[in-house]
Amino acid sequence: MQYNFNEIEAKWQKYWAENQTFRAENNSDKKKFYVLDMFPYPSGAGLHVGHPLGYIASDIYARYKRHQGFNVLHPQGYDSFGLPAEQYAIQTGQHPAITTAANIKTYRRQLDQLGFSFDWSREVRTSSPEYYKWTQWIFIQIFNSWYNTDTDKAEDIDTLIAILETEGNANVNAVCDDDIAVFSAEDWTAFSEVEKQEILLKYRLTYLADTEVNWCPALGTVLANDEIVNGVSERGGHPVVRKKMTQWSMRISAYAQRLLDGLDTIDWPQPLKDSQTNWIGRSEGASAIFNVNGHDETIEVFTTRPDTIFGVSFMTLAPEHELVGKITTAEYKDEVEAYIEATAKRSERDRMADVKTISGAFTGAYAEHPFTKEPIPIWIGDYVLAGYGTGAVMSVPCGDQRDYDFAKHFNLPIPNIFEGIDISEEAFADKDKTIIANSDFLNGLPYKKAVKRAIFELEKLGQGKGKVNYRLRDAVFSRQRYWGEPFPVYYVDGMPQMIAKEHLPIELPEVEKYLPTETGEPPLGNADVWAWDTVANKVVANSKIDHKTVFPLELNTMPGWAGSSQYFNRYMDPNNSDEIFSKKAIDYWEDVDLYIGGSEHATGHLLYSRFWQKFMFDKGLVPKDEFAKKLINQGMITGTSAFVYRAENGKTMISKGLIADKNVVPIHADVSLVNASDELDIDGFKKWREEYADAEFITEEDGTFKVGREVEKMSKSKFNVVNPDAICEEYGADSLRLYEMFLGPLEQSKPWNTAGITGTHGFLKKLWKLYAPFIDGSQDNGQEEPSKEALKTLHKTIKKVQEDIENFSFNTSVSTFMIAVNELSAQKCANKEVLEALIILVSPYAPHIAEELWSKLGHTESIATAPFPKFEEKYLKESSKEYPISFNGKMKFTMELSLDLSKDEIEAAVMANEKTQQQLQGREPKKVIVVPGKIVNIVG
Ligand code: ANZ
Repeated sequence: MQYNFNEIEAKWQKYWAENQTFRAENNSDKKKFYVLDMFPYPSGAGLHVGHPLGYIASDIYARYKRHQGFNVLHPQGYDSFGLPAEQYAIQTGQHPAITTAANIKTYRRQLDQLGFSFDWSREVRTSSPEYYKWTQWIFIQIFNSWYNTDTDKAEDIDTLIAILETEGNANVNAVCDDDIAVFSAEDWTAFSEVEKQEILLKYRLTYLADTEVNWCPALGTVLANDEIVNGVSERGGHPVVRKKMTQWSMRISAYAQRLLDGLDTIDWPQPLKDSQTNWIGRSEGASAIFNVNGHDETIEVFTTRPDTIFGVSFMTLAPEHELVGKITTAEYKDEVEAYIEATAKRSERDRMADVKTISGAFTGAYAEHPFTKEPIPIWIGDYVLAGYGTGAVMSVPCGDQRDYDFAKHFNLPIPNIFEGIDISEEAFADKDKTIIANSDFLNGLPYKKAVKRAIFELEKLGQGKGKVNYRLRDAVFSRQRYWGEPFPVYYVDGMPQMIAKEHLPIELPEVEKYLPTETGEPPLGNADVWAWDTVANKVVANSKIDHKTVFPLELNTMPGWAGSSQYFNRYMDPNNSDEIFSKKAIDYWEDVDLYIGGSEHATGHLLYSRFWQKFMFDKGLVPKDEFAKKLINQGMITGTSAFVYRAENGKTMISKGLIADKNVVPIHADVSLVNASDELDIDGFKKWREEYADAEFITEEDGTFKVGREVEKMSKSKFNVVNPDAICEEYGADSLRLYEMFLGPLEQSKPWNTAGITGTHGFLKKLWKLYAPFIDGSQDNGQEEPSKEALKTLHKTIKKVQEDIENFSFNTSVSTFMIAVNELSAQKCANKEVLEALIILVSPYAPHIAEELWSKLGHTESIATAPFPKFEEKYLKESSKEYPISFNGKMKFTMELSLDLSKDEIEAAVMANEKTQQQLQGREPKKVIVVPGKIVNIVG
């Protein structure tokens, strides 16, 4: 019988679905193991062969753990809110829910076809109301919490209110806004309800504030820092500007230190930890306070080098700094305003990255040096970022490069406090040695001591203190989009109110248009039925808004990362409609044991999820404060893009061999239009790119048109994608799974080459043939006892495959299987025991063929939970040795003897041998020398 993979794969996929083979139980005596994939955004293009790489690896691991007897949770779902569906809706009027559902269908078909062992009964979709009900619920929990620095955790807002009621806020240590006035318990009681709400907002872990945001006019929305690449939007490459808007923010900064510390407790890739560490950006230094001459104002700066304070020759404020308007003198007003307007157009990334253009303006105002009392000019400059530190710096041109460049540019004094001191990089690297010489109290001190002393002196003056600063900013949580989670929030007197849990979810309203409204409001501003009735407790028509019992609802929606920040916990109990998950479920599953996904989420999803998890932990909702013990980033699969070269300024296309000295522009051609010899299907290309339908093609002498090739990330936009559907059809999912693993180490990036798949496909055919006696039913094959060689092959394979899986070295397992099948075929092995064990080893990698052969071996149950074969060392050991038997040093014959024999037993066996007696011819040997495992020499 032939290896009919199409039929076999369809058969087992159906079997698994019907029998719910991979359903994980929340009640189990078995030990749990949770294997998670980053769930996909269901895009219109479907999966290409690069997407399943991580899913195949995690599936192998999940299946392996089932064979090991674990109760394995291996869920899958969809991160189904997002911009592409919304943009498609804007263009076509098609509701995003419809496109999303259609895309999910394609994804599901493609995932099923690859034979993944997902527990589909736990599927989640972030865009479904049953799911986002809990995203809204978490938002409410965060709103109702504050961060108590004394207990170092999030607490219920009621505990804060209790303190404010009894003693005011003087002794409250919280991570909160920094503009909160000190008030007493009496003040608090006397505040109006709105005033109280305003104050509490400054403490809440999610709050409304006027924030500087990255506004993308083309997309009509705010973007997070990680959604901007090189100053433009990651999606679409549109310009991004800074703008002040009232936005929801999440106080992730409260968790900065814990997010850093937690990295030491999890097994995640070092590069990923490094990028989170840099993103959080902890700096130790000091805050120093400078009085502003002629004003009742002070400027607080953050500096990592308080020891250089005697080198300050000017101060620089960020153009957005709130003091700028107050201190700028009439004389400089026009210049300052013009400058502020010009910089508003530059995104923060540009400002940080740009080292060449120096720009700034003088405010006309002066600050007073804390120690010398000298006047220091106050400038504004956009190299100082509004959102970092205090948005103001003390500028030390002899210590800081940007300050130096600024001083040079504007001809400001550059006092040298390092006169006669070695300030080379090497000298500075040795922090204990560099001597600072610039004042009475710092003279002669090594660097570290000088920093401490400067802080001490500032404190003595009451003008500074030691400070740790983090680069991590609070995360803006509002998006001006339609296709996202609505906030469970309505407004009374401008103050946000939460809707009670029992009325959730608040479902997305219908709108006519998915664009912002004409007055610039977010798309939900187009909805007619978008008001909250506090009596009927439901969403009602806007026309009913009376600000007495019916109030307007929030118009923003939540960002892309909201839905993915707790999905891993929701999978534990996804169909629970009363709670986000039951206590029993979370206590059993606890956390993710293995998480596999892309490294591009390092400072987005993976940081936000850790933040929410820590919050949930503080609230006693989850038992672990890190959600994933181990994480692996799968490498990227690259494609071989094809390029057609177009002559500059024209429509003439030039074959690769002829472009040498010409000015050409490379244009991507779809790889399906190119054959194995890099020749382009010209007609196909003309049809594919309409704008080149009438282009001229200059071919090589032999009449062919050659394209250039280059390895790039596999992506639809580069027209180099390979679709897994066609491969499954031609070679089967098992061949594809094996091949994706065979390509190379999981974590490395590697090029795709479809031609190579014949290798793993050929292997599966050989494997199939090895089971022939069982496939054709003639099971009586006379091999009841496994041969020694077969056992040796089997056990060395068990050992290697087990080690490989545990080290996530899946590529090396594939070659181990190939060797094993070659050896067993050569041995003509047809022993059931050996072949059963072998097919269990193969089953995590190639599950369909494994199920089929398992059933051919006579099993009626799925192979999925068959125990993983046990490796036994003894089969690898040689059990006997062919001893050379020598007489007076000359080898005469050999004897096969067990390696278990003692020296005496060996001697006795040799002496008893007929051939020995022949050699001795009745003589008594003088000596018999036995070296066990090596030789026997008879002397005499
Ligand atoms: C004086 C000084 C002297 C500084 C010197 C450096 C060297 P990190 O390590 O990144 O935390 N700074 C502070 N706030 C800033 C802002 N909002 N925008 C731009 N720069 C800012 O660096 C902290 C240092 O960066 C601070 O120490 C400050 O310059 C500058 F020889 O103060 B320093």
